[in-house]
Parts: sequence; structure tokens; C-alpha cells
Amino acid sequence: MPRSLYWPPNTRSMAVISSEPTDTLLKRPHPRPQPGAPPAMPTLVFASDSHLNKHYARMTPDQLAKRREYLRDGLEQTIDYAIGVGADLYVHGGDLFDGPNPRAVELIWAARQFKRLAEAGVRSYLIGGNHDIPKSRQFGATPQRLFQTMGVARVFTDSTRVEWDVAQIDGLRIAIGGLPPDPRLSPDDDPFAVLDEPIQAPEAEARILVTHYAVEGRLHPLASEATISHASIAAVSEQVDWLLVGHIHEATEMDIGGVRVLFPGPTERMSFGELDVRCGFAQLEIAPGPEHADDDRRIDGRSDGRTSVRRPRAVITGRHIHIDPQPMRRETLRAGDIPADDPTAWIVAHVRAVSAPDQILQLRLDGPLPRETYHQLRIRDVIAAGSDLNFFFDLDRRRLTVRDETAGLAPAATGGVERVSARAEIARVAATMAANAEDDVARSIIDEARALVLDRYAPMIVDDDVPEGATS
Ligand SMILES: [Mn+2]
Repeated sequence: MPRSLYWPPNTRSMAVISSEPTDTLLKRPHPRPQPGAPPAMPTLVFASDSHLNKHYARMTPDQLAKRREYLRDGLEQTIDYAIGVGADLYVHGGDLFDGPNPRAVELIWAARQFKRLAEAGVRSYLIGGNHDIPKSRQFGATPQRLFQTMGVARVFTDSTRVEWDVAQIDGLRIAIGGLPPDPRLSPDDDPFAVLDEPIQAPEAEARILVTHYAVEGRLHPLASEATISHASIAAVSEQVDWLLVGHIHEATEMDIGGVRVLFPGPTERMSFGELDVRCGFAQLEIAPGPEHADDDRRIDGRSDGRTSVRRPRAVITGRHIHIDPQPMRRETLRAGDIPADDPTAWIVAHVRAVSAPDQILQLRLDGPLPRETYHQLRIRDVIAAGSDLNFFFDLDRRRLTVRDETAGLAPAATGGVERVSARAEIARVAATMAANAEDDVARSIIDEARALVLDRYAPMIVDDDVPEGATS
């Protein structure tokens, strides 16, 4: 039986919008099951947190361009999958873009993806996330709204109440609600408790709500932000069967007070802080409930849209689909293991052993290093080797300290161990040179050179001061 879903209703207008006649994506064969094939269950694909257009301050323009390809590839896999399995619904849970003003090239690319879904008969529902919703609503718009303007997606933009849409698929009414995050909420607010209207789902066999907030117990311990409590999730169990949640970059599924809560995780890892994060998305299959009889379909067709019998809940099953992210690795070297004799060659050999051309590699130096060894270490050579052998290389020195072997030189407060500051080391070496200078002229030249070098060097200190941990 042919499915009767079209989104948008008028597909002809989309052909007019298409400005790229060479777009072969639109010419792909229709992937949905052919007539005669056993009808699949209504299927929904849910992805979130793609962070397209993400900026990495320390990447070169070429690295950044390639990195953004990886980010796009994560999202594209979810869309290929939805089209490939003949999904009926596609939901994205926010942070589609890393910011509210993505570059045009990313917008155009994303527009093409949602057009592909629409052309394949997949209805898309989108909400913004904390990254792509402008902080000031007065002067901005969530970029996802472009896709609603194009007629290829429904975008829920009201953060003060849940908006709903009902899709009717194979005789099942599937209600999709959306609640984007409200940037005005304070950390003490429970987003479900401060809504202007109580959450009230329309009549349907399946009620699915998508949002982009932290949920109690799933928040990073250092984060402080508006969080949906378990109690307020349990309180909507008569209105919501499944709660789909973006924002938390950790794939998991749980039952909270009778509501199935699903976090798909991100479609790509964002930083070294997400090394252990599983990337992917979710597939939901929506089956008629056990008492669902064929004659219920006649009720669907009533022109007044009312139902005369209470219809059984659909049975929804979810599963996680894995996406292989860009290879990313962190290697830690204990400073105590670094030999005094040619420490640079020793470290470079270690870097070489764990390098790969597609990989984002972080080498972390951890612990106290004798000052003599530190002065022998050619940091730039290590960075050059790591950068040559990997897609991107980061040398993390935040846990590296220097230790004075000579008694008496040790700063009393730190017991002979201090945090490495290249700037302090330059100053220290210059001071020694000045003290040993042959005459006042030489001494003043050294002093001037020291001031100049330290002045030029200052901005680079920022590299050593990047805080650990990443936000979602
Ligand atoms: Mn995110």
C-alpha cells in the first residue's frame, strides 16, 4: 500500500527552488520499499549535535576545511541511513550548527540534505540547540528556520511551550512535539516547570517529544544550567511516550517514570574531552499496539478528525546506530620516563609509533621533568614531527612541571617542582646570561633582547592556558 505522506505538501515548489540543476542527489532512485514489498513499520531516525561549521582556533585553514568535512559526514550518514531504510520521519535534536551564524557553504550543504529527505518522502522535524539558537532572540534567528522557509522541514521555535505536529503513517497517528532550549533560563530553572502552558499532546497512538536540555543525573559535574528533573519527566508520562534529547553528548536510553528517554549522542566527537564518546544516532520503529484493529483506520479518515474510541498506544522500539568518527587518540608520556640524553628524539620516536595520517593526536606530557632535560627538549621539533605524521597534533603541556635537581634553587612554596612556563624559562635564562655578561653594554643588549622576546612571546602563552574539559 502506498504511503500517503508528503512533506512539504507541494513538492513542485521545491523543484523551482532548486538552483543547482547538476545536483545529482535529487536524481537518486527512490529508496523506499516498492509496491508489493512487505510494508515496513513506521520508522523515525533521530540525530542530534552535529555542530557543523565548528571552529578550531589552532587548525590551519586546510585542516579546518577537512575537519568540517568530517563533521558534515557525520550528519550525512544519518540522512543516508534514513533514506536507505525508507524512514518516514527524521528528527534532529539541536546544535545542527555550532553557532547561530554558520557560513553559507554549510547552510547550502545542510539545505541540500534536508531537500534530499523531503524528496525521498521523509518528513523532517528540527529544533535549535544551545549552540545555534541566538542568545538575543530580537536580532537573530535559528539557522534551521531556513529549512522551514524552503518547505523541507518543520522547525519548532517556541521555547515557552511545546508545539506539536501529527503525522499519519500506515493508520498510526504519530505526534511529534518540539521544545528548543530557552537561553534566558537560569541554572535553577526546570525547563518543563517554567513553560507557559502544560505539555498537552494531541490525540495519537505515539507521542514523541524532542528537546535539547540537560536531564537530571546526565549533566557534566562541572556544568551548571537549567536541567529537567526526573519528577517533571514522570509528570508528563500521560502525554509523552518517548522523550528524545539532544545536548548531552553521550548515547544512552533509560526509563524515567514511565517515559522512555533517549539520548542519541553526537554525530561526531568535538574535542579530546569526548575521546570516549560513542557517536551515532537512533532509529525508532513504531508498531501498532496489540489491540489495534484494522477498522480503526476508518476512524482516521473521518472528516471531523475526531476519534470515537480510545486507541491503544503504539509499541515503540529504539536502537542506536553507530557512526565511526574521525580517528582521535591521546597518548600520555610520563615526564619521569623521558631520558636526559636527546629527549627530543625519544619523544618523536614515541609520536611516530602512534601516528596516522587521518588522526587527531594529542601527546600529553605529565609530571615533573628535570630542568636540564626541559632545556634540552626542542618542543618545536616535537610539534613539527607530530603535525607531519597526523591530521592534527596537539602537545599538551598543562600537566608538565619542571624540577630543580640542585638543592637550594628550589622554590620553597612548591617543594622544588613548578609548573612549566616557557616565558619564565626565557626570563630565567636571560637573567643568567645578563649576570655573566662581560660588560654593561653586553648586559644592556641582553636586557633589551629579553624584553623584546618576552613581549613578542606573550600572546603564545594562551596556548598553554586552554582549560581542560569541553562543553556540549
Ligand atoms: Mn551540543
